[in-house]
Amino acid sequence: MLIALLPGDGIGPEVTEQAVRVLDAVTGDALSFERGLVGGAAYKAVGHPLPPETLDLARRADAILFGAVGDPDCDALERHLRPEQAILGLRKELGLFANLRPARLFPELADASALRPEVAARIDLVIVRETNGDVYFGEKGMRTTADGLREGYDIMSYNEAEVARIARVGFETARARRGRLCSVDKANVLETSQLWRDVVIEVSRNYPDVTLNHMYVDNAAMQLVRDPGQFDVIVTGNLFGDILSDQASMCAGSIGMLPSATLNSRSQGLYEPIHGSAPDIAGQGKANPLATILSAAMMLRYSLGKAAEADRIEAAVAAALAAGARSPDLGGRMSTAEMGDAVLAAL
Ligand code: GGG
Repeated sequence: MLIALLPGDGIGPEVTEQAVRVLDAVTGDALSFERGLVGGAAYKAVGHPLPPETLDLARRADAILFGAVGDPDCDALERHLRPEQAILGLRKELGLFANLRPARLFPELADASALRPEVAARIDLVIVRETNGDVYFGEKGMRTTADGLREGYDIMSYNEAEVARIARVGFETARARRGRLCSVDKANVLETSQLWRDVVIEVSRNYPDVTLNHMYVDNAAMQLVRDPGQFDVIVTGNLFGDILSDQASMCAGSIGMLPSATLNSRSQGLYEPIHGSAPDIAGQGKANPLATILSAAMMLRYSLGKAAEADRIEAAVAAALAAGARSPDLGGRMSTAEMGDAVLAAL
């Protein structure tokens, strides 16, 4: 099975290296990795954040293991050349519209959560974030108003087919878990959110076994901190999902702990930690690789039909944490490679 390995920028190469060590240990020689350039690293090497060779590799692969993109050296570039365009381009070109972001607290990390331990203990949820639409892909630009002021704009739009297909993923995910779906929008203000709510209600008629509720995004942000245990599955748009999942990560201990899978309708997937490239600690061996290792486990489960191997990796991460493995984001001193060693030792 071919894996497109796209380490990207900053801490991306360090954390993906540990994930590959773990994958090699559990799959033997079943996976072959082919590396591609992406993000700022690709721009610096060949002048584009998502070169055609990388896109071709991603199309051919059974799955994509992605690190992170983002590079302060590229801050002054035109938007279409910035590193972040690589991940947006991959999602769009491959139709990767359903981003699953599980957030749960490993019991050993109760002290690392931003929440009181008894509240944090209850967090076990999945955020289903739409990743092919919203302000990320609407018309955008800069213009000058009649008063001579610079004005930036990003059009937010969703059509009903886009909402219906992500709603179905939300309902299916909830059906396979505790049967509760919370749809997050801003329907008291936004037209897109009004359509979103109407379509989610229409789709819900096919899922009478799933309990649906609706929440405005501002309330959802507050409720995630007040009582995260009330959530099973959250389905929401691109922008709201991006923000809420970073918030959920700190409830679950650290942004260095949250994996993600972004799937298309062919169950080809892109797997990446939800964190970015963290240029401030890049190359120092301080990054926590567990989010990427857990993303690799999701890859085995969702795209490669290797659920038993995925279970082994997740159990090894839990055992490594129980044995005291802690990178600096978790209040410890272990390096990126030592965290990888701890997972390998626990396999
Ligand atoms: N591994 C996640 C990552 O690299 N994030 C950087 C980023 O710009 N992401 C944009 C997004 O997730 O929409």
